[in-house]
Amino acid sequence: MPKCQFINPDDMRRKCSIEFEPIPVNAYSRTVKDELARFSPVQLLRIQRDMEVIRAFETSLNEVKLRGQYKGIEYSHRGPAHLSLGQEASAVGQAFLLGPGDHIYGSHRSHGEILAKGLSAIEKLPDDSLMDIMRGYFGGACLAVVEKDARGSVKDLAVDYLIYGALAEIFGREAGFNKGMGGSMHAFFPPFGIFPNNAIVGGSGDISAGAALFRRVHRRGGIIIANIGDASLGCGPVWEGICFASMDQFTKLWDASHRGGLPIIFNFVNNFYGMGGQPVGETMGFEILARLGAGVNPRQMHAERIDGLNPLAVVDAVARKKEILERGEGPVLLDTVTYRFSGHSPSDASSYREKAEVEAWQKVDSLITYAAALVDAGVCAKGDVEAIRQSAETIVLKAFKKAVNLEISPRADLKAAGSLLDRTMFSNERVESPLPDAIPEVLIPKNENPRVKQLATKSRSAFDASGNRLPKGRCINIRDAIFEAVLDRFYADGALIAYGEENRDWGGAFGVYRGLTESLGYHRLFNSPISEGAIIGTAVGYALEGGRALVELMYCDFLGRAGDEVFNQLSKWQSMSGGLLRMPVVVRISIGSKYGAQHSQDWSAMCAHVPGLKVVFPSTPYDAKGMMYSALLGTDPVIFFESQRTYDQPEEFAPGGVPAGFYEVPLGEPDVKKEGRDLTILTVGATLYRALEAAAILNAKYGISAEVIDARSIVPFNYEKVVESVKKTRRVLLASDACQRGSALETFAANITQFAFGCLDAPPVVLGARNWITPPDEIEDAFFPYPADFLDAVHEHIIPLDGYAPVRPSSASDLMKRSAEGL
Ligand SMILES: Cc1ncc(C[n+]2csc(CCOP(=O)(O)OP(=O)(O)O)c2C)c(N)n1
Ligand SMILES: [Mg+2]
Repeated sequence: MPKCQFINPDDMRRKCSIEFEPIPVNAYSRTVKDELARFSPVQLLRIQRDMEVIRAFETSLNEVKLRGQYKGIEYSHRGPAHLSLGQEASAVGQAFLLGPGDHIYGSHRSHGEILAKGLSAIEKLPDDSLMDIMRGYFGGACLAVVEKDARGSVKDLAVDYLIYGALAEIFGREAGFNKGMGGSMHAFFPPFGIFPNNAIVGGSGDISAGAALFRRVHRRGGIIIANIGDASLGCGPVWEGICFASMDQFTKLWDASHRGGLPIIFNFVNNFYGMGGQPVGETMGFEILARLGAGVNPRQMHAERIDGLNPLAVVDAVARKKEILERGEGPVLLDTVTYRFSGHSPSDASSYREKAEVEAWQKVDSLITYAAALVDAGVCAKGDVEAIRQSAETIVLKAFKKAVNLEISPRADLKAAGSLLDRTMFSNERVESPLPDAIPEVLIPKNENPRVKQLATKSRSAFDASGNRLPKGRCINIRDAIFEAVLDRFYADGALIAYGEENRDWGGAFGVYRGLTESLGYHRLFNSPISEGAIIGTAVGYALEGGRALVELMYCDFLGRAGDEVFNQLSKWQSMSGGLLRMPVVVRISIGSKYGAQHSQDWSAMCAHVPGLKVVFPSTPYDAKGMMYSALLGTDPVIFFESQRTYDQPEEFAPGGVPAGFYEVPLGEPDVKKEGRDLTILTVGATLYRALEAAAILNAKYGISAEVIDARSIVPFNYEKVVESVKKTRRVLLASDACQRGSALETFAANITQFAFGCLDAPPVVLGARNWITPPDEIEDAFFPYPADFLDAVHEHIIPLDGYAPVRPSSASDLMKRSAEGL
């Protein structure tokens, strides 16, 4: 396995030019008659059937949104309906040859893709598998509704099931595919290979690259298709996903058994519009979308434009691209031309386009042109097509009647304690490996790892046997402790992979991973592109497919680049799936220090604000190691904050120091680091050590005994110990390095007030960083809370300290004045 590429200056400086190959545009030219050599008449008719089902399904929704009724059945649908009327052939052609193990990820306009993929899977799955799926999925709740008036064969039943499950989901019913928690734009059904559809347009771009990564890492067959709208091609996640999937290392550095490009088609469903904007001629500059494959890699992503109005052209393209992916030459880009007849949503009056244009495309409507071609080729008679259409409408109407009926299809009761959302915000499971059969592939025995050997010579405590403090360099510190837990899990969990910027030979920007490279091949530990969005987004996709990922953002400030992936994707899919999915992803985020405004921000509160994320911030080696174990054994997304101030910190609190072996520190449990009587100080993160200094001064100079509690976690958070402490001390000061306004401390303070109001002698006081940008290191003591600020806060707001003169203005009126100025 090569370690890296040798960059030869002679090669890099040689004069030459880059040549591009022609990109095929609408090259398919076979007729239905020609295709009779490849496909049976039954198969060719099935394409028409599937398109008719989608047309009837979307028509029912269009009618309901526009007229409040479908075929005389009244219904008011409050949610969205982004319809794909006109786009049927592109969806059906794509799904036609895919197996259930090929997965599609899509966007807000995905009803057609869901139905096409589902109908294709039903065709391919044996009856007993279909029954097992329907019986097993959420305890058979959806099956129970459709089975009552089952018609004909198991496949007929499965078609009813698919249509009802999708419609019930769109109408927010508990028997829907995602218990009504996803709705129209997010509906999906994994057993048929239909994976999350994303209302954040382009959101599937990097998630699906992560799904393809899973296939490569675990040598699984099958392909991934990312369905993305043409107007979303400019989105960050799409580009980051494309670049991630095109990394050279897959073909140049990964070992032979894992080598090969990612098996993914980035399929652009090109209907020539965003909501109203036109990518061609207005919001983009590519002219022909397929062009954009050209510069991505020397293979130009095998890009081509295909006629998505001809289902057979799409079938043909997907078959050819699948072969390319199976040869390990992915990723692939398809520009699938189509057109939506309906508005962006039914309420859209199409003011941005001409009626004549819509009519011109309606003249080449696939349902008409393909049907005519079938008749022309002698596959069927005109009447057969009409019968197919009527049958599709009948099936949809039957499902529609059930889905709108509240007695047959009730909604989840979210008001009761222990409701569906109470149960699904977190899965809270403890799983050794999400892939119990995956062998943890390592390069050397653990005890031969050079860092393991080096750590064996270090003290596991900050103190020697006589209680004397040892030099820091001789002790296990936080970065060592995290390394130990991570390494251990790599030897135990074959599903686990880790990546991020400079994660391999560099050892992670702050050396936490130093030594991991020696134990792990590229497929388990690799450098990612500088693509914070894709780092998180691909981890989401990797986890959705069944893996467990440990990913890293170098500085908390870079979280902004991964905002959507952390706040909308990582956090939401467990509950949007109705509790079906698990999201075992641990995101290590280092909070910087000394590097000023864009490298030293503590955004722990921002993450804590987002439902669906566990947020922890250990500050001692013992806690960091034990909490990393817990995080890596869980099934929920964990944002694991680390402070660069404390990476060198040895263990001062745990008797016996940091255990060499396995132990868990539960997430959500604060820990008393120093007992006291008169004041509780609750800290988050590295502020702990400044709080302890302040506590020592308070004791020595003012006789105040402070109890110091390290929150360790922000979400979840068990208040019991804190409330118990406050009941004893009757006062509480809360401190962290996050800007005070809107911080987690404010939430803690409000809750403590509520939970222990009767016991308080003073209001809980919050001491955060100033509501400023972080100034450079040399002057940052004016920004972060230092011991003097603790004393100021105690003196001004909790207990006046005899003879104390505040270091800076922090009285109530000072704080009010600052607030009025937005500071
Ligand atoms: C990140 C994000 N930005 C904007 C929107 C609002 N929005 C919804 S659909 C849409 C147009 C998307 O166009 P395209 O990707 O071509 O898909 P199409 O609607 O044509 O299927 C926009 C701007 C969104 N949902 N997500
Ligand atoms: Mg579009």
